[in-house]
Amino acid sequence: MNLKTIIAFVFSLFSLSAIAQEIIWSDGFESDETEWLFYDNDGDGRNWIISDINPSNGLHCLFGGYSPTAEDNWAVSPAIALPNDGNMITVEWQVFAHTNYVESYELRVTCGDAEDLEGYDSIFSESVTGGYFAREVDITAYAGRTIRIAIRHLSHNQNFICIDEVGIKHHEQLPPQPPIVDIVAPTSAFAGEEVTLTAQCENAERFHWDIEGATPSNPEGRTTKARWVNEGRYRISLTATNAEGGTTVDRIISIVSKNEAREVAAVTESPLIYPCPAKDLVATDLSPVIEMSIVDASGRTVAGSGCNKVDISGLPDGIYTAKIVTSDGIITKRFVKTAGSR
Ligand SMILES: [Ca+2]
Ligand SMILES: [Ca+2]
Repeated sequence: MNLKTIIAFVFSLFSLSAIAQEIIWSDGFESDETEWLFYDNDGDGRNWIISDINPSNGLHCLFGGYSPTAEDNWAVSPAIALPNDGNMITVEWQVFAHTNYVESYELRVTCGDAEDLEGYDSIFSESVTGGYFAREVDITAYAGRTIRIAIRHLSHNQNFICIDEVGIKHHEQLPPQPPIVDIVAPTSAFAGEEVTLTAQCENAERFHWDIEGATPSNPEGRTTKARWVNEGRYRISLTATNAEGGTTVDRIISIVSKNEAREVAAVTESPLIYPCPAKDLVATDLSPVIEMSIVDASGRTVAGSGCNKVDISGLPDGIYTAKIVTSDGIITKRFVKTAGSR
């Protein structure tokens, strides 16, 4: 398995379901008294050291290098007890090599004596060049064991290599949850107008739409369409289900007559939207207002209220449309929101 395959394998496991990650052991080589053990297996008197040359984080890292001969130097971590609960465990680290040189190293794991260098399993090796890189490898095979991790420097270009931020991570698979669901739908529409309703949900297997006053075009779909013939306020109900249960959410849609809206538009020269530009609140003089909603440039309803003013303080600056529903119809009016206005 080459490096790309290993990393792809690790991340494909992450994406299966919700995962809580917990660091169960880590070392950034910042302590005055390191618990790592060092073995100069080639016997040339040169070995890994804790150095202030080029850490990825903090002031120190594990540093190996500048040797005229090929190295075989081992830095061995303290003993670390791994949990055994069926969840994935990984080891991660940062590695650096100079842009103009290639350095080689291996990661090895032992469940035995630190000094028995023959007793380690090789779990990862690479030749590295050109900066710092983050690495992560699955070591779930050692779950429930007490292990030591060895970083073995096999010098290649007789340059240097740095290792920092070595950690062991436990990836706890969270128990499955019933769906978390929301309905994306307009708050108002004309009688006879086709309206698109969409379920916003990531963990559902099935959907069911229950719509008052209209028949959904696709009652079991993630997206459905509906058309209301008569004016009024109607309940839209969506149930999303997975193996863990079902979640139902409701929305109310106001349906008004298009003819009446045209008449209102004709008699009302322009609905007064103030202030312009708006900052925290936008309001209208139209009265009485059943509902006022604010629609952004992409057509999404981003704010609303059941009266003649809407709080827009949380919205980014931009051009919005106020959609005002009165008993006489729907009026729309564009306005500008800027943080500098009052
Ligand atoms: Ca460090
Ligand atoms: Ca050596």
